[in-house]
Amino acid sequence: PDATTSTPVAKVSQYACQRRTTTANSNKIFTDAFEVLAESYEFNEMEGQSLAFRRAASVLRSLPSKIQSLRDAESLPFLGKHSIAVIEEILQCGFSMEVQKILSNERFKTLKLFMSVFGVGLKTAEKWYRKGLLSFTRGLFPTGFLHYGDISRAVSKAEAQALGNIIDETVHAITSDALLTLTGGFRRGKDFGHDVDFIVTTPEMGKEEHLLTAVIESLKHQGLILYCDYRASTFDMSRLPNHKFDAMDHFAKCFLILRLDGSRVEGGLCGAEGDGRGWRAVRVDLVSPPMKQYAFTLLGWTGSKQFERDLRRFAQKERHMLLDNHALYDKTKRELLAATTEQDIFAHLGLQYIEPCQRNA
Ligand code: TTP
Ligand code: MN
Ligand code: MN
Ligand code: MN
Repeated sequence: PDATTSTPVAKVSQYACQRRTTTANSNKIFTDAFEVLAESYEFNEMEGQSLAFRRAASVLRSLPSKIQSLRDAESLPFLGKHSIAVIEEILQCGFSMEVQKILSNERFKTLKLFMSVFGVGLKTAEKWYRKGLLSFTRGLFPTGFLHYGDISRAVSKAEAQALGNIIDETVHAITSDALLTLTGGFRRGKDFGHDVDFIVTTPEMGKEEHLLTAVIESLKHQGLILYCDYRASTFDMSRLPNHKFDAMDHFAKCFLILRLDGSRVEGGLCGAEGDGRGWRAVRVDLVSPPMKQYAFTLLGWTGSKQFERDLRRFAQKERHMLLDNHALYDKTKRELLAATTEQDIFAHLGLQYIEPCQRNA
């Protein structure tokens, strides 16, 4: 190669599923600012602007190095006037005035605090804020407020591992051929998470939901369940995939708060030693798809959310296909495309395979 010609800069795709994004974010100073703006727009129900900043943040997360000048940013997809102006301000003074203003805004701060409670979304947070509440009042809050301190604290990799061991023992005591897979942020290689996500299923068709309820029963008997929100399956094979990202999937699942004993965790519990309890509460999600849908569920639950959004957008816009956590449908051929692995799904979509640790879009 000729040393005098500069290496061509690879064009950054507008789709996160065509980018490789590890947890090493060289542009955190910009992406943190963009996420605040996205959230603020979300709180004001300006979904378009919110998504624009989430997309811009996702593009910056995929870059191998930090943006040094406006010229580095101008040709990138989804970086419009507003986000460029924010970058310019941060490059010049190290922070964005607009973001600082949002962060000190009372409504923003209060909604964020309320929404940090498990099970509380924008609607409930708004309702409380309109009632004049500015902070938590004892006795007013629902289930999520139980163990609030614990579950608002990050879960470590060692804690996720320990929970994996406990659930693995539980599942295999029920059926020896059960399959347990760690998914979500920890599968993407994150060091910390807000919860731990698992898929649990069995090759015996139609037995997966029974397996999940048996697992819950067993965890209860072991005294490990502090809270359980179980959702029965509403899965219907005859329905076409729903590419809309916010549509929930229809498999049997449960949102749990589990009790994790420090003695089970290598190196001990994360930051909770001070109160001398020796245990902490952790949020755990379990989902049980039929084995036939396993690959789609694994791809869907591994995330990140931005990666999932763009997989579906790519499938629809570029391939005329519908993808969700259950299936992939080819609208041209009018048929469902089967898959037993994530690789199969990427291949159906004509995409290069992206490793889970490269999906931190
Ligand atoms: P989360 O656990 O919310 O997010 P995360 O694991 O990426 O990050 P964190 O460390 O903060 O926990 O969701 C994981 C993935 O599961 C996400 O891509 C969305 C997906 N998901 C579904 O597809 N259907 C569902 O019903 C739920 C609850 C999640
Ligand atoms: Mn998670
Ligand atoms: Mn999350
Ligand atoms: Mn989760």
